[in-house]
This record gives sequence, C-alpha cells and structure tokens, in this order.
Amino acid sequence: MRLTGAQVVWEMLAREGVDVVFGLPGGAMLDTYHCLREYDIHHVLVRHEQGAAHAADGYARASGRVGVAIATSGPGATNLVTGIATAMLDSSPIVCITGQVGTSLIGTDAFQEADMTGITLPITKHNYLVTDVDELASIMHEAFYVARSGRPGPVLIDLPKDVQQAKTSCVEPLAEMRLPGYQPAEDVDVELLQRAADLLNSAERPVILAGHGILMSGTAQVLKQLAEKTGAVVAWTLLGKGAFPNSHPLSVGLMGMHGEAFANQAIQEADLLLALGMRFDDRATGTLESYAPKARKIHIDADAAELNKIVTTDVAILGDLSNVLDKLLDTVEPNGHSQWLSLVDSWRKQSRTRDILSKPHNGRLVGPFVIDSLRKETQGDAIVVADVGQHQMWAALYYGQDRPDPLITSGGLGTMGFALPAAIGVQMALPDREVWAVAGDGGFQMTIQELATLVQEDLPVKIALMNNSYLGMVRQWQEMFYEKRYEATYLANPDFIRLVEAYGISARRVADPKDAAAAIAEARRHGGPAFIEFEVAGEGEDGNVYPIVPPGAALHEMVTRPEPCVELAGTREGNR
Ligand SMILES: Cc1cc2nc3c(=O)[nH]c(=O)nc-3n(C[C@H](O)[C@H](O)[C@H](O)COP(=O)(O)OP(=O)(O)OC[C@H]3O[C@@H](n4cnc5c(N)ncnc54)[C@H](O)[C@@H]3O)c2cc1C
Ligand SMILES: Cc1ncc(C[n+]2csc(CCOP(=O)(O)OP(=O)(O)O)c2C)c(N)n1
Ligand SMILES: [Mg+2]
Repeated sequence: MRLTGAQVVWEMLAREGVDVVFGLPGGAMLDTYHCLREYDIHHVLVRHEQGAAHAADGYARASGRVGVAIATSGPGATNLVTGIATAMLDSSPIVCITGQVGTSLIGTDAFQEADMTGITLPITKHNYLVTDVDELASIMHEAFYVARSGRPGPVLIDLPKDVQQAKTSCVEPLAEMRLPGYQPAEDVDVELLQRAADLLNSAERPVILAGHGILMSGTAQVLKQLAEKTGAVVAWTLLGKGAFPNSHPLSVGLMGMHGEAFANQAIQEADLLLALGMRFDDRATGTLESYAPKARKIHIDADAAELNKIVTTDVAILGDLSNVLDKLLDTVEPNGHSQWLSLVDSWRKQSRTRDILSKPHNGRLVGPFVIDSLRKETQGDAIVVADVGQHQMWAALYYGQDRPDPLITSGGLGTMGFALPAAIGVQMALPDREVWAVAGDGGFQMTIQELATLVQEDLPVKIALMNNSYLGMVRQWQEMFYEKRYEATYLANPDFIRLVEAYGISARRVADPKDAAAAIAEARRHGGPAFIEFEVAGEGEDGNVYPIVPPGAALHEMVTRPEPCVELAGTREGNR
C-alpha cells in the first residue's frame, strides 16, 4: 500500500485512537485537509489557532487522552504558541501538527515560513521537522508516546508541504521506537520507599501535598486510603484540586498564595510533608526561606528534574504514582493523630468565621457567592473550566467537589483566554458531563471568538462571566502592593449580552444575589450553550481575593479578610 504523507497523518491519528482534532486550515496544510473526509475523524474548526491548542489541552485534561491541534504554517503555527506553552507548564499531553513550507524553501523567508521547531524548542517536550515521508508514520507514533508517557507534555510535528504530497510505502511505524535518552521511570526504589514509610510512621503532624500528578495518574482513590490510614491532612495545589474529596474531614483545601489560611498554617506547622505529583511552584510555596521550616520532606514525582529542584527533600522518589502509591500504602502503619487534627480544625473554624460567605451580605453580588451558588445548584458535579484571575481563585476556593475531577485551568503559565476554548475541548471529550466555563471580563475577550465554534459544534457549554469591569487580579495587586495606582486595569466593556446573543447564544445578566440561583438553574435546563453575566463587585474588600500571601512573604504571613478584625492567620497579631 502506498499513501501520501497527508494520508499517513490521518491513518496514524486513527491508529492512535484519535476521533476529534481541533484546527484551522491554510495553504501549507491544504494537502492534509484534502484527505480529511477519507477518515472517520471529526474536525472542530476553531476561529483562532490559540483556541485549537487550548481545546486540545482541555480535551486531554478531561479525558486523559492526547489532544490534537492542527494549524497551517507561519501565522497559523505561531498562533498555537501560547497554547503550547500553556500545555507545557501544566504537563498536558497534546500533539500539534503544523504545516511548513516545502523543504527546498526552508530557510529562505518563504511565504508564511516560521521556524516552528526553533520557536517551540523550549515549550515542547519534544518536536520534529519531518523531511522524509518514509519517517512520518514512525514519528507520529513516537510523538503520541512521548506526549503521554512519563511526565506528559506537548509535542509538535512540523510537516512541509512536499512531505504531505510525497508518496510512501512506510505506512506503519517501525516495530521498535528508538528514543535514546528518554526513559520514563518504571521501577521503584524499595529502600527509598521504606525510608519514606518510616518518616511517615514517626511523624506527629503530617501533611500530604496533593498535586496534578495524582489526577493524571488516576490515584485519587489510593490517596484517600493513604490519608485515612496515616491520619495525615491533605492540602492540594490549584491543579491538584479534585485529587482528594473537598468535603473530607482530612481535607484542608488549596495551599499557597491564595490558599486556605488553615492549609497554609498546617504546612508551616507540619513535621512532615509528603508531596505527591506536585512541583512546589512558587505560587504554592511562598518564600522558600521559611517554607515548612519544621518539616521533613518526602517528594514523589515522575520527573527526575523536579526532585530537589525547588525544595531540598529528605527522601526523593522517582516514579509514576500509579506504580508507587499503592506500594507506599501497603508499607505505612495506621495512625490517628487526633491532637494534630483538632489543632488544624481550630484553625479551620477561625478561618470560616472570617470568610466572606459568613458575612451578612449587603445586597451586592460578590465572586465567592456566585461560585458558591454554582456549587449548590450543580451539587459540585459539574466540570469547571476556569480562566485566569480573581474568578479563577474563587473557583478553586468555593467550588467544593468530591468527585476526582480536575479544575481545568491554566496554572503554570496563567493564560488568560484559556477557559472558553478549553471548555470546548472538555465538552467534546465528555459529552455527557455538565461543563461550566468561568471567566473574567478581561480574559473572556481574549478568545471570545470561540463562541462561534461553540455554536457551530452545538455544544451545551455553560459560561459564567464574572464581570467586575477590571483586570481584577492586577487591580488587586495595585491596591495592595502598588500604592493604589490603578494604571491600565479599568475595562470599558461592551454590552456582553448583545454580543453573546449575536453569536446565537442565550444570555442573561445577573446583578442581584437573589437572582443568581434561578439564572444558574435556567442555564442548566437550557439544552444548548448558555451565558450568564454576573455583575460582581470589583472594588474594595468585597472585590478582592482573600487570603493572599504577599509576594516574598511566607505562607503563614498571609493577609486574611480585614473585617471584622485584622489579624495574621491563626495568630491575631495584626495585619501586614
Ligand atoms: C493567578 C494564579 C494564582 C495561583 N495561585 C496558586 C495558589 O495559591 N496555590 C497553588 O497551588 N497554585 C496556584 N497557582 C497555580 C500554580 O502556578 C501552579 O500551576 C500549580 O501550583 C501547579 O500545581 P502542580 O504542581 O500540582 O501541577 P503541575 O505543575 O502540573 O505539576 C505536576 C507534577 O506532577 C508530576 N507528575 C505528572 N504525572 C505524574 C505521575 N503519573 N506520577 C508522578 N508524578 C507525576 C510532574 O512531573 C509535575 O512535577 C496559581 C496560578 C495563577 C495563574
Ligand atoms: C495573556 C495574559 N495577559 C496578562 C496576564 C496578567 N494577568 C493576570 S490576571 C489578569 C487580570 C484578569 O482579568 P479578568 O479576566 O477580568 O479576571 P478578574 O481577575 O477580574 O477576575 C491579568 C491581566 C495574564 N495572566 N495572561
Ligand atoms: Mg475582571
């Protein structure tokens, strides 16, 4: 059998089990698009290639499978860049296929030529420029393997036009992959595992730090057993939300810059940290000088480069959690730690009474109330896809959920504009689940054109726009750390309702807290996509996210909500 390179692309996608791809065509990719109808693969036409990369990323995070994005050469390919970097920073497995000018033109500044392997070298796990059509099948097979194995990540295949046109009889990958220097961890060091168990057994104030790796390895259930057996409390990173049931008595919630006061306090007072599939991002740790000063530290991660990179550990174990965690569970001894748990609970109570949801509300709609209403209406069963900013932190703090669903959001790169296109990918991956995109008025306008994709695909994604008329998170920093100089953060916004309706989507505005629940219920009843604009407070205390660890401060130095009293978390010593 002889096929063109274009046909090999689709053959290999089908062989890898791909049934949906996200993309937008152009000259250098036309040969490949020409063959699309010969294959049983659904192509979602996005309106901007950034949307294709985010949709593939959302698809991957929701399904655990590799997401695929396709773009033409030059501007099409460079439009993918933000989405690729987003996937890289959050370890999301996507394969991007870009058209390239013909091999004889490469390096001549040909029409729509951009050096994509050069541009994406630091933001891909691996990339390829295919110069020989005979190698294409093997490269594609390898690309999927690299994207999903070990620590997952994005892979790019740059495909010159003549390679797409050329014929080959190599339509199957080589039987053996040749990947010198790439060896995902397989065996676990049993001795190290025993040392970790010994530390855990002798700890009195243990805290488990649950990261994205738990969700990606599908070990949430084992984590639950481990926490219950050892009596350790569990804090999670932004991307580890869902790794542990949020309402479980051992759950202390989000750690870090906007973490729960009692989670951060527990970390600072712990005598043992067990970090699982998390990479000690600076948003999660605060300043390292005084990070968990009393704690021995165990770190288990699939990427050797992460071990002892940020935090020096007492035991560092390289391994896939799906292979390590149940072995650790078998090795540790049962424990209770009732004193530790009641101390943490006293911090928890104190925090709760200071929370905005405990305040009598003054008729003004605030972000946390919107998310809490969403949680109540959906009973925490929806998949939330959050954009970046204050609303993202409220989604993490107030959308309590017990299912092992990830909060699908750009954590590492913090890419505004992620939510809407990512939600399209999530809904494609999980057609039977309820999907809510939660976005700010700033970020929503960065990829708003994907509303047309939503309509063309007839996807029932629900959108909660948290309109505070500001680039709110930046405004908050200006208020707290930049002398209240509100430069370039006020947004004179369009009429979102008319704008969204122009795309053919049902839209409703809510300004009164009393209307929030009914609007959410109505959107849920609606069969297709639905949009709610929540006019939330954008200024003053009600418009800010609390707690917040100021930049450069330690986790226990967080600023908590200033009313009714001003204090450091857990200490009552006055605010910073
Ligand atoms: C405005 C804003 C505010 C933020 N505030 C906070 C905050 O307050 N708190 C917070 O936590 N984050 C916050 N973040 C997010 C933060 O920047 C990081 O993205 C996040 O902390 C990373 O979480 P993670 O380490 O669990 O996930 P990742 O960055 O995805 O890392 C996952 C780790 O798991 C490992 N891994 C993957 N698969 C496996 C496997 N099978 N087995 C073992 N290991 C595996 C990987 O090698 C990697 O080390 C914020 C982001 C933004 C944009
Ligand atoms: C693409 C991009 N540009 C700039 C930033 C910096 N930034 C982080 S949060 C934020 C404000 C987001 O505003 P909005 O979308 O309205 O959300 P809000 O914080 O108001 O909830 C900005 C500008 C970013 N994260 N991403
Ligand atoms: Mg805003």
